[in-house]
Amino acid sequence: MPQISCFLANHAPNFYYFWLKHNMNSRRKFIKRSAALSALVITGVPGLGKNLEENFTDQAGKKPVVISTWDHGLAANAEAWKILNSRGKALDAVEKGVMVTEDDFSNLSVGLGGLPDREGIVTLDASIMDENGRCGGVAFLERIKHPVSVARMVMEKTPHVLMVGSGAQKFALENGFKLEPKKLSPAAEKAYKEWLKRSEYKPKANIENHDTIGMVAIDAVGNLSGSCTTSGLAYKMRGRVGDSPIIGAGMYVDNEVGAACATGVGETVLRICGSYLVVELMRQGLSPMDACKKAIERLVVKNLNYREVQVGFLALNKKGEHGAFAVQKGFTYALADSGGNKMFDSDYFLR
Ligand code: SD4
Repeated sequence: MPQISCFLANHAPNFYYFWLKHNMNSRRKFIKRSAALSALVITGVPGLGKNLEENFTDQAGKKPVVISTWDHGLAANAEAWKILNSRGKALDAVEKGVMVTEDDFSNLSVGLGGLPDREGIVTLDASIMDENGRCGGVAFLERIKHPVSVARMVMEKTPHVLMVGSGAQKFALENGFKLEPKKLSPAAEKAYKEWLKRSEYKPKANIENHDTIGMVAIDAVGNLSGSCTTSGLAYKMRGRVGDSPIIGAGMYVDNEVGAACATGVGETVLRICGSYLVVELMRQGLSPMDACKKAIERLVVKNLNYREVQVGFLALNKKGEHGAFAVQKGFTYALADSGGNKMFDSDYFLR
């Protein structure tokens, strides 16, 4: 007898919990079924599934949606939107979107047209992450046009998360990527020659003109993904790697909560695991905007040089709501949803 009462005392709460959960699930299913049934009555049978989904996304007004950093985000979003709008996956959207920026040889901050390191060599960093928590990154990669696609291949074809330097390049070449010529774009070459005259390294807010593209998206079925790609800080030391290829720093996705990405001086973002922090703050209930703001406030506390740097965070939550916040004035981002593809100015800390 004592064993039985002890058993009941220990397990009754569990039985009650399972009973409650089962009942709630049945209740939810019942409500869902009733809603679907009323929709069926209202919309009629032909094309029912389509109507229901469109109604759902229109009501939320937020799915699908894609946001990305800086002015070059507009062109990248346009490509991503084609995929999202035809019910494609967020993962494909964030890869194809930032590839537009990587392709633009006149861009001084992303892809092979970017400004080089101190030795005159362009080295690229990128990362990608999907709704299942799968992720991949490449760092210190030379002469490959689409580092984000190599990052995706690291994610999909290897047991690893991050590959760097000559190993990452070898992996890319073995998987069909082409070795591009070792030359700077005309604009990068001119800027580098100018820089060589003084060889001074002082990263400055926005003046760096060296702006990563980070992109986060939610697709029509509510899955989140993110990507980030950059040639890194201009005239960095050879071998320097920033936040962009580091999962949780330059970009992070948790499909239960939201996604975030970062731009700016990567060292300051690395110190606070910036994108992971933004997602965790959203998990605690903060809006994407408040999460970005809180993360910037943390960054400011943890980086004594915050007045001299620019950093911006972008975030998207599971509902498709977005937010942005930066250290300084001047951070812009692009947002595309069913209402169009537009630029916005981010709010900022230093007023
Ligand atoms: C880096 N975060 O390598 C990148 C650079 C950047 O705006 O975002 N610039 O530190």
